[in-house]
Formats: sequence, C-alpha cells, structure tokens
Amino acid sequence: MTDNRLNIKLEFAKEVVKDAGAYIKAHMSDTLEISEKTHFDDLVTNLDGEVQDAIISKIQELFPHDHILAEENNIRHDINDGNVWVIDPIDGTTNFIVQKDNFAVMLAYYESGVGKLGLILDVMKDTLYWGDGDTTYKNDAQIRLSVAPLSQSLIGVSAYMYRTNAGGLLDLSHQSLGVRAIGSAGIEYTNILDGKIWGYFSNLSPWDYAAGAILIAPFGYVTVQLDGSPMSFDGRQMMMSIPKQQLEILSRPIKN
Ligand code: 2AM
Ligand code: CA
Ligand code: CA
Ligand code: CA
Repeated sequence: MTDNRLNIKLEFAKEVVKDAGAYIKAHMSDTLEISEKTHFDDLVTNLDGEVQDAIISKIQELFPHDHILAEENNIRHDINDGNVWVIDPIDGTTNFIVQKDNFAVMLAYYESGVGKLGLILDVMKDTLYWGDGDTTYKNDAQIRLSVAPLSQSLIGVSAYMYRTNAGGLLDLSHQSLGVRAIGSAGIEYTNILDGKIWGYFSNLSPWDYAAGAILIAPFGYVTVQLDGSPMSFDGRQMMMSIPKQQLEILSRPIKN
C-alpha cells in the first residue's frame, strides 16, 4: 500500500467505521425506532440512518469531490463514474434488532469501478476486516487463507435462495458438508475470510457486496452473478462469491 493518497483514505475509512461501531454500541440499548421499508420483514431503524448520515458528512467534509452510493434514503451513483464510497451503515439490521449480534458496518471505496478499499466491522466482536484488494487484514494481522475443497466445507446462503433452489443452489449444497444462513452478508464475508465457509450465495444490492468482494479477492475469490457475469452495482442481483477456479460450479456442478 504505497499510494499515499489512498493511504490517507484508508486511515480515514478505518476511523469512520470504528466510530460508527462505537456509536451503534452506545445507542443499541436505547428504544429503537423501527420501520418497515418494502415489507414487514424488511426493517430499518433510526440508527441505520443516523450512522449513514454521519459517515456521509465526514466523507463530504474531507473529500467533497467524491461520490456516494448508500443503502438508506436512496443515495445512488454509478460505480464507474469517478471516486465512489459505498456505504452499508448496518448490515444485518434484522439481526441487530432481534439478536443484537451478527451485524456489521461496511464501507468500500471504488475509483472508476475498480475496488480500492474494503472494510467490514463485526461490531459485537470488535473485529475490523480491511484491505486494498491485494492484502486483507483482520485487525492488525494479515490474513492467510487456504481454501479447502467444497466436499470438506460449508457454504453460506441466503435462506430465500436456498429454499427456492434458485440457481440450483439446493442441488449444489449436496456437494458440501452443509449450509449456514447468518442473515448478514458482511458477516458471511468475514466467515469466508476466517475459513469458516467456502463461499456465499445470495441476492444482494451493491452495498452488501462492495466491501466483501475487495476483501476476498486476494485469495482468488470472485463475486459474480450466477452465470459468472460481473455484478452491475445497480439494483439487487442473485450472486455468488466463490473461488475463481470453480466459476462454472452452478452450470457444470463439480464433484471433489
Ligand atoms: P441489510 O440488513 O443491510 O438490509 C440477509 O437478509 C442479508 O441480505 C443482509 O445482509 C441484508 O442487508 C441483505 N438484504 C439485501 N436486501 C434485503 C431485503 N430487501 N430484505 C432483507 N435483507 C436484505
Ligand atoms: Ca436493509
Ligand atoms: Ca446490507
Ligand atoms: Ca443495511
């Protein structure tokens, strides 16, 4: 990480994400204002908006020419246009509400569509995963990951995709030791980085995968649609984050 300009943004991003985590922890015992977005099971709290607003104002203060793509309040920007910060203020809001665990703050930074920085904070574990696409760290330690074969591994799934066998996921799961569904894309990515799951299959929006895709890339992982084509960073898409050499896993199931 020799690019000084990027290093400044990295240090900034780490502070911003840690501050967000501290804010959530400080306020999570307050009475939350919970509202429905699209459906009774698509929830948002006042803290999601407050955290996102705080992150955006810090970015705008220091980097006024950069753009924002963020989950709440419909803040959209083309990932390929200039410098773009991608924000998911609380990933796993349902877990946050129900479990007070298994949720994350996620921030990513892209330049002309190229991922430059990714950060995922597991708030309740006080663990920050961060990287630049070449190396990934867990707090202060560089992550080294060797990926086991699917037949000796678990896979992370969205419960919806699994139960509807979308993309043949239910069939594919028989080649693994089993499936796990955490309910937070961010925590699923940290589980890939910790060697706890082999890959992740879900139906995600850009802020759900922007940071994770950067963090798993150094280990030969790709984040793509189920047919292997690139993510659009625009709207929700069925996708997978898996080792690159097994890209055709859904169209040509492997046995290993
Ligand atoms: P969120 O908590 O930030 O909304 C499991 O539901 C995962 O899918 C979470 O990471 C969640 O992110 C994400 N997700 C994306 N779109 C969703 C939706 N419409 N309803 C529920 N979860 C959604
Ligand atoms: Ca949400
Ligand atoms: Ca999310
Ligand atoms: Ca969210």
